[in-house]
Amino acid sequence: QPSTPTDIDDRLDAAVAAAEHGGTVALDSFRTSLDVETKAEGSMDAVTAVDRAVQKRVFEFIGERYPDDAVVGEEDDALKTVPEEGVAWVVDPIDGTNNYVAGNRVWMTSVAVCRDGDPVAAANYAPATDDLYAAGAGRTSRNDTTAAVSDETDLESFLVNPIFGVSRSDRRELSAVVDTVLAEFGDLRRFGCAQAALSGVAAGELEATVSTVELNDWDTAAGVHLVRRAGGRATDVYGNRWRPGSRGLIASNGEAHDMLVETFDPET
Ligand code: 2AM
Ligand code: CA
Ligand code: CA
Ligand code: CA
Repeated sequence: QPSTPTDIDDRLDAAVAAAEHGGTVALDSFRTSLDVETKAEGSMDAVTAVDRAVQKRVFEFIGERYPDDAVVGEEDDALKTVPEEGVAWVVDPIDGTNNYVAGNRVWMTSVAVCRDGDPVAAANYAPATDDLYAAGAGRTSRNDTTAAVSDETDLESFLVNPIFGVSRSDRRELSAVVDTVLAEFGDLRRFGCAQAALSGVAAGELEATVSTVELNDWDTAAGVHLVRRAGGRATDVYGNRWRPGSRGLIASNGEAHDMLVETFDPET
């Protein structure tokens, strides 16, 4: 059980190494011809052999160092939810597979460490731009510098990045969020990579991310920790502190967070 800051930093170093290692494996096949499958007939939810190979390598890397820790991951038959107790690693081998497949640069290998369900260390590595976002018990870093959320307070200047999948129902909800963002906020970004959106909030590249649908913990856990350690806030759509399994996600620089929640709360 990592409980002291040293234990967490030890896991952080391994999370960074795992994300960099996995990301480098994926980079080897970036912009090559790939066999793309979809997870359901006719859907846009793509997966490649690279997604699976990267997760396998990252799991091996973690297993060699921390054989007693649980591992959660998107691909194959890995554990899909973060256990309430103990240490769990949460891995998205490629977040932004549709970008990866299309040759767009916005995709990340994401590794988070949770203790008793709370993220305590996180590493998001974007191999195509060689950007690393990391946070343990201390501050968030982007590459060699400390990262902090933006100090923008004016909602009309906020850049907001919605995080949604590509199913019909996700698109309907996204459409409503897009209308609201364009009507009430500064401008819209849609990266197609949840962890890049969250990393961006942590580093002050944008002000907020919003999702009103159920995301998986590998889409969110690392980024939530980065945002918190960078001085921002992360809640569910109702404004409750985000936890694995939470419904929806609103992460922001913390300025006007309650206003954001009020704007996107599905019950109001
Ligand atoms: P993925 O690339 O790992 O699948 C935009 O699609 C973002 O939402 C990506 O971060 C993507 O992660 C994530 N996402 C979550 N649910 C999704 C779904 N059902 N289909 C596609 N992407 C999904
Ligand atoms: Ca996927
Ligand atoms: Ca993902
Ligand atoms: Ca993925």
